[in-house]
Amino acid sequence: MKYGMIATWRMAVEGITEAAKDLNNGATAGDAIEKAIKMVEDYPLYKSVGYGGLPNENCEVELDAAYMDGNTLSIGAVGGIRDFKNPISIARKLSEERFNCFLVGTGAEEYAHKNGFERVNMLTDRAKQFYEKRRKETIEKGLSPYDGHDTVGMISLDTEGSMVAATSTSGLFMKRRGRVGDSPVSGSGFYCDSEVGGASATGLGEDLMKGCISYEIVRLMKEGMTPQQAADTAVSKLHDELTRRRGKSGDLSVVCMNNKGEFGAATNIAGFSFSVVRDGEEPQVYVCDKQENGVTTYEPASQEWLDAYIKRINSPVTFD
Ligand code: SD4
Repeated sequence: MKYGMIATWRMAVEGITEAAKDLNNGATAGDAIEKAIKMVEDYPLYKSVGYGGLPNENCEVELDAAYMDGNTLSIGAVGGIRDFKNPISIARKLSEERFNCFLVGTGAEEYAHKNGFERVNMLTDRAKQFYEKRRKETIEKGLSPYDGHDTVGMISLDTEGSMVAATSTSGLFMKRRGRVGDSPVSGSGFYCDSEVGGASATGLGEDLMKGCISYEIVRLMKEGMTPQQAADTAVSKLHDELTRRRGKSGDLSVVCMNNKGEFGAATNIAGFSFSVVRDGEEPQVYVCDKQENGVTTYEPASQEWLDAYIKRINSPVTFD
């Protein structure tokens, strides 16, 4: 396998499709992943990442992102950053810093401003409508404000064998101001080592962090497991531990790829989708079933599923 990319959710497929063309022309894993994630961040209808991301309980969009170079193990990350267009690019820039490479809040914003990153109001009218709708439902029906949210997490492998992992998210919808999830936290939302492979997670950050799940997957691959075995083992162990000790586990979904381009995915929820592209293969979206007896099964998304997805993300926000 010469190159490959894997990412959480269907929303990443356009980005990895474009970035794979660059990988095919010799682009680095870092340039490819930044391009692919920027495409997700910039698309206003993806309501969990970048522009159009869903706000916190004060109706402010606070974004988390991270970038990890699997050759040098350099990490850059931002937490709770407001009003900057591409958090992934800021995280990548921070990965060049020896010190102060993980910045949050106003410190992250000052850094981004000083380094010439573009300031943009990231709250869209549509995201505001979702906020109003959810606030109403939460008050009237007692729903959890946190249900239903996606993060983009990605791994890329280039023709030189270099690997990068990256994430970008608006975190949990209606989160507390200042809340930072797993996505910018090394070992939890992402981890990458070009000598082994990379992993990334999506789901309930508070629970994903309890198992440092991305690091665990890379560690298991290093011990000799296939990516699929490593993903399934890490998810089932954490799910079982949390259930045993706390009575329940939040959503845990992961993707991973090793440095041969072999990939794996695992989840404890039904309907987790992920996107993969590898050289010589067409980009593909897969949809998973909930893991059973420690095994996750998935199959290529049907045309019907893909059409329903497009319809859903384009449909107007309605209030009952
Ligand atoms: C977080 N893991 O901030 C993110 C949210 C997410 O699917 O991925 N939801 O906790």
